[in-house]
Formats: sequence, C-alpha cells, structure tokens
Amino acid sequence: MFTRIEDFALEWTDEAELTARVLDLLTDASLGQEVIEGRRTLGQIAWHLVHSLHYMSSLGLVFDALSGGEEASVSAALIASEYRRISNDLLHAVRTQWKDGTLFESVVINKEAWLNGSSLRYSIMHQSHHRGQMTVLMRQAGLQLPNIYGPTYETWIEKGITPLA
Ligand code: NI
Repeated sequence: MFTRIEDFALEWTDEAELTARVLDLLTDASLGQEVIEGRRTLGQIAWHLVHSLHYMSSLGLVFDALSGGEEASVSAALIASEYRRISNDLLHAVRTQWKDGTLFESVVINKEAWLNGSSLRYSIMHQSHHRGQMTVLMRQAGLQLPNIYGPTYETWIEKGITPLA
C-alpha cells in the first residue's frame, strides 16, 4: 500500500505514461482483436482500463471519470485521449483532496474494508494487468509496441542483439 501521496504521484505519473504510450498505438481496426473467439476484444479491454478508474470515485475522490456502461463502441483515438484526461484528473484529485493520513482510512467495498493506500496500489496493479493483456492482443493484431519494462523484439533487433524467446 501507499503511505505517502507523493509516492503514489510519482509512480502513477510513470505508469500512466506507459499506459498512454500503449493506447496511442491502438488503431480502430485492431480493436476487434479477440482473446479467443467470442470473448473480450482488445477494444473492450482498453475501454475497461479507462472506464475502471471510475472506481476511485467510490473512495470519495471527486474527479471527472466516465460513468455508465463499458459497452459503448468508441474509437482508438477517444480511448487514448480519455485515458490521458482521466488519469491526469485522478492524480490531481488525489493530490488536492487527500492527505497522507487519508491513505490509512478505509472504505468498505463489496463487504471488504480497503485502506485507501491499498486501493491506490490496486489501481496501478489492475491497470498493468490489463495493459499486459492488451500488448499480447496488439501483437496478434499486427501492431507495434513501445518498450514497457524492457525492450521489445524490435528494440533487440535494432541493437543487433538476438531477441529472447
Ligand atoms: Ni479489470
């Protein structure tokens, strides 16, 4: 869990930039790439990633998150631009509406008490989980990927190094 707002702010800023870089590479044609036939698509996962930040308003944060269902079909450009807007707003809300002490307060979600500092950690983990799902589907859809926590296949090649399996 986070115990200091600024620790979250630093990590969120880096993680949001990684996520935005991935979302920026989505194309409208790629959004229909399915996990397996009949299951979630790349577009649904990307939109869920953006939409799910709304969850933070149930912790008492006031910011301009998306509400309503996740099923609306949207363009790749809108997914990326809404992510940038909402992730910035969320960070601003945490910085201006919470203090370090707020991180030790708990909120009951689905009958379970969550410390706010743990919820912030969860939001980062949840995002990286779906970002990882997306990168596999993006490969399958033939898209390029940015470096995330390490080099991509193409980056290895550019450096003249044999890519790992
Ligand atoms: Ni999820």
